[in-house]
Amino acid sequence: MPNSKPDSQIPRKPFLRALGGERLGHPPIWLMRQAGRYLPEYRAIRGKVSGFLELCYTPELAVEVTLQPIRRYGFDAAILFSDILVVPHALGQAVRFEEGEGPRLDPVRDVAGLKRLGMEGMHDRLAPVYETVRRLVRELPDTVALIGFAGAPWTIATYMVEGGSSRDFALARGWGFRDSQGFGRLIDLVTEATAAYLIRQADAGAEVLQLFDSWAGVLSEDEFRRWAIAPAARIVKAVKARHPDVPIIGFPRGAGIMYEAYVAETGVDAVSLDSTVPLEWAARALQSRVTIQGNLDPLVLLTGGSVLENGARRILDVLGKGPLIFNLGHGIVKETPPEHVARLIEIVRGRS
Ligand code: 1CP
Repeated sequence: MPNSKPDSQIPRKPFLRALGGERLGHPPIWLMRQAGRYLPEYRAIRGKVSGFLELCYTPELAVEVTLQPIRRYGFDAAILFSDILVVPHALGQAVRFEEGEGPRLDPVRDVAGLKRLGMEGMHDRLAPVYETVRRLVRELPDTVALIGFAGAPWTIATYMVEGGSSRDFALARGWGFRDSQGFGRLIDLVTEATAAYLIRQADAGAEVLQLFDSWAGVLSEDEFRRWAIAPAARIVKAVKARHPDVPIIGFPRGAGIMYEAYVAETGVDAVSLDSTVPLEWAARALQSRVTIQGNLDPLVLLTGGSVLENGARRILDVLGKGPLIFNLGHGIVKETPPEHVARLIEIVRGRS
């Protein structure tokens, strides 16, 4: 008789078990930016659309590129194909991706600029993303978990204020120092929008959510508490109120010892570590509280060979004693040979 097992006997997906705090025989694995330009099949699809946002907003194509790394490698989780900058776009800001130059936004630098943005119509603009999630739920193999995601408010605000990528984040940080109330209103808007966006992704079937704070590492302690920890805590609280069983992974990249306060104060279920975090410290200070995700250096994966073998094994040795999701410390580099990814999966799954 199919489906006669009570729910409690159906084996849960390894990725969800690790997030629930279990230590598995070998840790589940996925890689940040696992869909992307290092894969020839991604480049083929990317070549068919004129703009990157068009790819994010076309469910058929977004589903296809999400599934490409799952088919090729059998990762334990798929991450929705989209970008963190769909949120400012949905709030009414002009966002473009220029070939080889990264994102360009019409910058918002004061409260007057902020008044032109808002949440009305936001979910209509994001509807294709929710549709992509619904289709992925139907198409993914039943051992593979689906991750939804958003940028954290500080990281999103850097792009909104700077108008693109930045080296020093002087405009965003400067606004925070000069007029913390005004900048706080921008952070509040993005916080509220992000919580609503993540709730809709979970409504559509995302089983896990990740919050990417890629530029958290440039903040001083006071700024980190105000612009990284506090907004993440509000988002976790709002999402948990609607979806108490959807685990949330926080990624305050570059936070250093502030990872400890982030874990203690935001309520995340797991924390994604960048490659600078010392493994023994993470095992002691963080892994007793939450599941760890990470943290192989993307350049080690690019290098391959014994550098890759040793780097991966050290993470397995030190962090494999507790709940672990194997991942990189940041997104995969586009020059990475696809065979190195295949080899990494063999190492992590214990095949020599
Ligand atoms: O034309 C292309 O192919 C553009 C390359 C690309 C891709 C593949 C961009 C532009 N975004 C993405 C997809 C993407 N972005 C995903 C889903 C794919 C997956 O992980 O498999 C995710 C989760 C993101 C998240 C994202 N976008 C972050 C946070 C994670 C991180 O890497 O720090 C950030 C900061 C962005 C902004 C962004 N998107 C794209 C670019 C070139 C940038 C700027 C990066 C920078 O400022 O350095």
